[in-house]
Amino acid sequence: MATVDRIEQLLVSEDHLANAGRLKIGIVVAQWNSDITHGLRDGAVQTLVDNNVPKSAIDIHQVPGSFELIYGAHQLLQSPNRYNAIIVIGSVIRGETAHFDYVCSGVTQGIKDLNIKYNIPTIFCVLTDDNRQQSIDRSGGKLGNKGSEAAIAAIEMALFNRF
Ligand code: DLZ
Repeated sequence: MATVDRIEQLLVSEDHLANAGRLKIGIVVAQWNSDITHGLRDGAVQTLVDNNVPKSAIDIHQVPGSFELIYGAHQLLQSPNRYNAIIVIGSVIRGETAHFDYVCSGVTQGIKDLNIKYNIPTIFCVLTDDNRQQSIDRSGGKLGNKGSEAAIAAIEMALFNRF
């Protein structure tokens, strides 16, 4: 389903709208490729707010790079703030070495492990693109904003056990 369709679907769901007002969401943002990750972050926050999550209930934390998203999310999952969902945001762009593959593999496996271990969903919003233009297109450009999709996933998963 396309991003726009999913956003419209959630916006017309009264159940989600009614319950989203009680959610607390933690966001961890990587600073590497910050021109991209800040676009994703802004898209996520805007979509959460558009769907009734209070801005005061959205906490944003920064980490250096995508690899540190695992540690950042792990800290939030154990925090007394009782988040209903965590969103991790990063942008890995392929370079000339194998570093891209190691970072992508590490962060994907790490976030997968957190989803198995903890009873709070961690939503994966890490772009893994071949070039910067692909990242621009997906972080508020011509192909939408994957941060907005992550926000919808966070609301859906946070409310997963309530219906
Ligand atoms: C080192 C590195 C490289 C080469 N590329 C990226 C990238 O494209 N996106 C990203 O989020 N982080 C990158 N990093 C940094 C690593 O994620 C990590 O911060 C460092 O290896 C320190 O652990």
